[in-house]
Order: sequence, then structure tokens, then C-alpha cells
Amino acid sequence: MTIAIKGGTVVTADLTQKADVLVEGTRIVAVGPDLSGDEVIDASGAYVLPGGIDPHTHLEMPFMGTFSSDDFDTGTAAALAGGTTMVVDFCLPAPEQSLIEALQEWHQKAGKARCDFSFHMAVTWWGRQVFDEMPEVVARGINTFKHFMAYKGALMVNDDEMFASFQRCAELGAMPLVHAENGDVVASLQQKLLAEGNRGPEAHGYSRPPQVEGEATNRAIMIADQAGVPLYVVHVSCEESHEAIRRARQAGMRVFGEPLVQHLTLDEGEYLNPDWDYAARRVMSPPFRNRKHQDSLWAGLASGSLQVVATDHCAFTTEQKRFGLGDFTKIPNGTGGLEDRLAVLWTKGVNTGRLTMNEFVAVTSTNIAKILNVYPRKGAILPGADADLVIFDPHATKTIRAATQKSAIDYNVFEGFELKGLPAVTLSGGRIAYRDGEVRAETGAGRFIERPSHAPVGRALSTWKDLVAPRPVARSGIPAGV
Ligand code: DUC
Ligand code: ZN
Ligand code: ZN
Ligand code: ZN
Repeated sequence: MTIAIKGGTVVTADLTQKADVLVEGTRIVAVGPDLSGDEVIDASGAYVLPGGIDPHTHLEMPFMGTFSSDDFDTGTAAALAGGTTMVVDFCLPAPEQSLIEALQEWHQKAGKARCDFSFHMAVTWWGRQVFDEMPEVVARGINTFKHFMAYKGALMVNDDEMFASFQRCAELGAMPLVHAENGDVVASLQQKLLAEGNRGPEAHGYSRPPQVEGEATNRAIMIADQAGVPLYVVHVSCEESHEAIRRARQAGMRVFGEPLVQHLTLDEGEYLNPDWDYAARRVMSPPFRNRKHQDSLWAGLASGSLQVVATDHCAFTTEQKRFGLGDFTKIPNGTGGLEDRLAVLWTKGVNTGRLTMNEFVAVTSTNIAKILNVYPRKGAILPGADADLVIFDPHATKTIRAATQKSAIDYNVFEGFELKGLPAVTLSGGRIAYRDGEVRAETGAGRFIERPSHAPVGRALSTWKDLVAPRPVARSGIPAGV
């Protein structure tokens, strides 16, 4: 059974061309003129893009006394409706829990996924068992380990633990990820704000200023450099964090930065809305920032100092958000975005000239496929690649409304956004997974995508060797040639 996608313009990270795409089974088998198949999808007037990859989701995640409300079923339905064909979720072991046991739990939950998925393993505690189990995690197709520098008393790891884990990652050819916020400073600011009577959602932003993120990003980069390992910084929201990444890259370090579509398009004024529910629904960490930071993130995407746009999709209902009535530190942190990432980024990025179409594909799919070592199986439109494709209609319009979304929650942080440019058809693993507003992929149709380990290189090897090579020591014990 073959499907020919005909008459469209194929847009990849490095090329825009008029071409048909032929799909056979789960794969792309040809890209070129005049292809025919058993079934034909008319893509005239539309773009054919690699399926989106969202490397940052929290589906059915236990967090802050509850579980995020989109699970792998509703979450991946939302993903497919929005043109995303692969999600990478975070496996979070409980304190002292075996990583392998936690991984089995996450596989169980992900059995409901409608699109392909993968996991990052979180290092939520440190000890001999974690050290010993990390190779087995890598052997099971997970080459990334996430570290929370915030959420003190819960998920946070300290610098010594982070350094130990980063060194282990270096040995294993794995890459550490960080949630970069100084958790000690955040905890102090939270207590200070509460003591001063600031209990509402607006205080959430004040408790996590850009400095706590900039400091932690820089610290994680320096620790990664000492461990000789590359680093991926999730949800980069501010100029300080972006600048630390840019500086590190300029120094030859392999450091990657991931802004979220929310931080690019929503600002800190959202927390000042007098409606408690409205503001609390937008509480996430890091918080939304002002225009200056947004401009910095957009510039980073265009210039290449930031590489990926994700969502950190972590959806809580209004009822769940109300756990924090009277104490902003108890509002479950998280916002949705899986369904809207591509169309919002297109409308606010491509339609405004901030991103080219090719840059759009790079930051929504191709770059992360390369970083996570699944390229060109994912993130490409090439013979042999998985047939994960989006037929994107640049003329289609819609106003975002929670009432019509696939996500299971009762609001949408982008409510009222006027979009121009929408996925018309999504193919996932060679099958039509979404068409005409309807998700067709079945619950459980998604596959686990193994990601082999990388070569263990932190910065360009020559530079790194110069840094670590023992200097010749003169008899007196004073290094020679100083
Ligand atoms: N930030 C959130 O807002 N939610 C989930 C975890 C995180 O780091
Ligand atoms: Zn985070
Ligand atoms: Zn997250
Ligand atoms: Zn059209």
C-alpha cells in the first residue's frame, strides 16, 4: 500500500522544492516529480513538512500533589492535531526508586500513545544505584538524563550530584539536560514573598526572576565543561540564560538551548490579570518574561544560538490550579501547548518574518532529531526516513478556543490567538493520523523510538585535550613554561 502526496512544496531545514512524496508502509520511499501511489493526497497550495518533534512533555506526570491531566492518549491526540508526530517525555523516578522500575512505569503509561515517543530519564536523586543503572538506561534507548536545579526538597539535585551524574553521562556517551533555575534562591524568595503577604499568582513571577535562571544556566554550563560533556538547557526563557549559552557556544562548547513557544509569545503581564484563575492557569516555571527577553529568544532562533522550540506541555485543569488558592507556591506549575506549537510559531514567527520556513522546520523538528540522535529517521523528508509528515496549509485560519481542543483541560493559554497557517493532514508512521479536524490515529498506535548514545564529546576535541592534558612539571614542582 502506497500513498502519494502530490502537488505540494516540500520544505525541509535546508531546502524548499516542488516535489511529490511517496510513502510505502511506515517509510518515505521517494521524493521527486510525478510520483503515483495507491492513494493520493492532494497537497497543492500547501507545504509538506517533516512531522514536528516536541522534545519536552510531561504527560500524566506526578507533580505537586497531583498528576498532569493530559495523558499519553489525549496528549498525543493533541500533538497529532497540531502536526507533532513524536514527543519526548520525562521519566521521573521517585526518591530512591530504581531507574529501570520507573522506566517500566513510563512504558506502561505510554502504551496509550497515538504517535511515536521517546523518554528522557530524570536524575531525581543520586546514589550508587543510580550510577550503576545508568548504562542499562542507555542500553534501553535513552541517551539523555535530565537534572532539576530547582524544586528544592522534591526533584532538585545539588551541584556535587550534578557533577557526578554529568561525568557518568560523559562516560556513557549520553547528554545531560538541565532545568536551570537556582532552587535555593527561588525557595528563599518564595518564603520572603509569602511572609510579606504576597500570596497570589503574580508573586510566582517575582519568585523566579531572570537572574535565578541565568545563574543556574551558567553554572550548569561550567559544570558540564568540567565533566567534558555536552549540555542541553530546557525552557530557556530569558536573555541571561540565552547569553550564557551563546557565550559557551562561542567558546567551542556543545551547549544547546530550547525556548518554549509560550515564552516566545506570552509575557509577564499575564500574571497581573485580576482574575485569579486566569493568572494561575499561566503559572509555569520559568515564568513568562517581558518583551526584551522574548526578542532575545527570537533572535537566538534566527541566529542559531538557540536551536529548538518545545512546549514543556504539562496541563493542569483550573480545579487543579486552585490547590494554590491563598499560596502561589502550591499552584501546580505547567501550561499546555502541544496542539498549538506549530501553528502559533508559524503565525508569530514565519508570518512576521522572524523565521524563514526552513528555520521553522529546523527548530520544530530537524535540529532536535540531530541533537537526540534520531536523524534522519526523524526530522527529514528523505527516502528511508519515517513517514511522519505534515501537510501544512498556509492560508487556513482559526481562532484558538479551548472548547474545540483535543487536550483534556478546560482552558488554553493561547485562547483567542488568531492563527494563519494550520496543519491540514498529519501522517504518522505512514498512516493518516489527523485530517479535517479529526484525529484518526488509534490509542496505542505510537512506537517507542530508541535513541542510541552519542560519542562522548563536550567541546571540540582539540580544545578539550589542551584543557585536560597534564602540563609538564619541572623538578621543583612548579609547572614548566609558565
Ligand atoms: N515547569 C513547569 O512549569 N511544569 C513542569 C515542570 C517544570 O519544570
Ligand atoms: Zn522544567
Ligand atoms: Zn518540563
Ligand atoms: Zn490553502
